[in-house]
This record gives sequence, C-alpha cells and structure tokens, in this order.
Amino acid sequence: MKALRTLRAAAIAAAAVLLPWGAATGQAQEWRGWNIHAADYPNGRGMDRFGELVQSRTNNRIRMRTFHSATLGQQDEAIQQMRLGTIDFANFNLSPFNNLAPSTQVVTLPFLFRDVAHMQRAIDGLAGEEIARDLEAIGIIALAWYDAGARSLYTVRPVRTPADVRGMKIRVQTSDLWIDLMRAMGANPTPLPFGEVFTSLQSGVIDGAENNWPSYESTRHFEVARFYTDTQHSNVPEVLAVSRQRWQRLNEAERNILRDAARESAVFQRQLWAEREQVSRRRVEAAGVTVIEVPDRRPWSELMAPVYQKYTGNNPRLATMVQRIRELQ
Ligand code: GTR
Repeated sequence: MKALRTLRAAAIAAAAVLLPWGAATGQAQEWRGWNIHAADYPNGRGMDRFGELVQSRTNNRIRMRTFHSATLGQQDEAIQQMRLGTIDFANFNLSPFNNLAPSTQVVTLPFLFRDVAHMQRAIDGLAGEEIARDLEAIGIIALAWYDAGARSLYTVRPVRTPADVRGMKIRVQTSDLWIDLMRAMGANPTPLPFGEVFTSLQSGVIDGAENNWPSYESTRHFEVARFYTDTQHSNVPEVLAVSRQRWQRLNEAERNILRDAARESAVFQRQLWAEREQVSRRRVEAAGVTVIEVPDRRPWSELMAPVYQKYTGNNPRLATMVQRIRELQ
C-alpha cells in the first residue's frame, strides 16, 4: 500500500513536470513591476515586452503589470521593496547597488569600457555572472542586462576642462563610488533621487548632473542645464531582475520562460536604445543645448587613479574583474 502511494506520488510529480503550462493547477498570479522611466522609454518598452512574453507563454497564469514613471517610488526604495518581495520585477541601473553588491562597482568604474560593445561583452560574460551572484545574495535575481549608453556631465555653466567643474555641485546616484568619482573630477558631489534632479537644478541646489542622452532628454533636464559635456565617464549597464521571493516559488519550466523572455526583451531594448540615443541627442540639440565635445578624455581619466586605488587596490576579486574586462577584445 505504502509502495503504491509512493508510486502514485512519483507519477503525479512527474506529470506536473511534463504537463504543458496551461494544465498546471496553480493560481493565476499578478506581478508588479517597477520602472523609473516613462512607458515609451526603451527600458519601459523592454519591460512591457518581457511582461507580454511571460503572460502569453504561461497562458495568462503570470500576469505582469509594469508601473512606469517611478509611480512605485524612487530607485533606492524600489530596490528595498524588491528585496522584501513587495515589488516582483524591475529594471534597475547597477549604480544604486554599488554599496550592496560589490561587483557592481566594477562596471560602474570610470573610463573602463572602450565602447558599448566592450561593455556588452563583459556584462553578457563573466562580469555579468559575478554580478548576478552578488545580486542573488541580496535577494535580486538578474535575468538580463539592458543598455544605458555612456553617461556624461551636464551643467548650468559650460564645462570644457576638469578645472571648470571644480567646486560645482553635481548630482550623483546614491553610491559611495559615485561620490568618490565626482570628487576625483574636482566637483562637489550631491546624492539625490533621480526624480528630484529637475527641481534641484531649477532652484540652484545643484549646478549639474550626469547621465546618458535619453535620460537627459526624457526628464527635460536639458531645459535647465543647457550644457552637455561629452565626457562619457561611465558605461554602467542596467539589469532586468525579479525578486528572489517570487523566483523561489517558480518551477524550472517557469524559470526558463522568464529567462528566455527577459533575454528577448533585452535584445529589443538594446535596439531601441541605440535608436533613442540618436533621437534624444538630436532633440536636445534642436532645443538649443550646447554640446561640448571631448576629443581627448585623458585629462579626465587621469584624475580617476584614486578611485581605482580605493575600489580595487585592496580587493583582489574586483581587481581581477577589472583586469579581465581590460583584456576582453
Ligand atoms: C538613468 C537610469 C536610471 C537611474 C538614473 C539616475 O540613466 O536608467 O535607472 O539610475 O539614470 O541617474 O538616477
């Protein structure tokens, strides 16, 4: 009798694994997604694509709803909520993880990547694997990496050389590395949430900030900070992630659906990203922004030695990651 029960249990377990998705008996789930940007931003469209794919491939059992434009809170709060499981999926920049997941510091480091293709090879390879491990340890499951282009300075007064930025109050994300990076440039770093940058520029609380073309344009920061200096000082990428709390309750078939959907959404996001960078640049130029080209970045990158020393000097793990990235062709 006992043997029969065991046999039956085994058969049911096997059937559960083999059953097509729609036949699973679990409850339909509603997942809440966080996005800092507007719905039409490449990342928002990538997240919506992710949601649609998951929903259709699970026969509507997992319904994904993305809340765009930071309606569920600013980035640091959203990260906490993901860790607690009150937000189920999100797209985050990796900088706000710098103090929580050390390997994210590596891909934030200034002037590390030669170009976007170099960054993608690193994040799609070993560096991405290390970062995913560190994120998992803090409750965040990385499924795919989104592009975020190069970040550059923008200010209310023209900045042509590092001497011009001396003493300027420049907004940074909440990350010690960003504070050190901006100090190394000679600026006075001011950590603020993304959503407060516009009014802080307007009221003179800060003299500038730094970001990629699409963020500079979509937030309308260009209306108040009229000078964009093309420093391209960091290529820090972004993650599409789900909460570990949710992940732990998924079976392997479900996990594969999410992984595939996330990767496909990243291919889509990266295409949109490349287009949007051009569009955003043209839009701000048409609006009269002064773009200051930086033909030689060495005067900027040479200032970064103390940042590398602080973050990799006594940390063989991060130093090795940097070394490997530099050696990537
Ligand atoms: C954007 C990024 C956001 C956020 C923002 C910021 O480029 O996509 O996730 O990190 O920058 O500077 O706060």
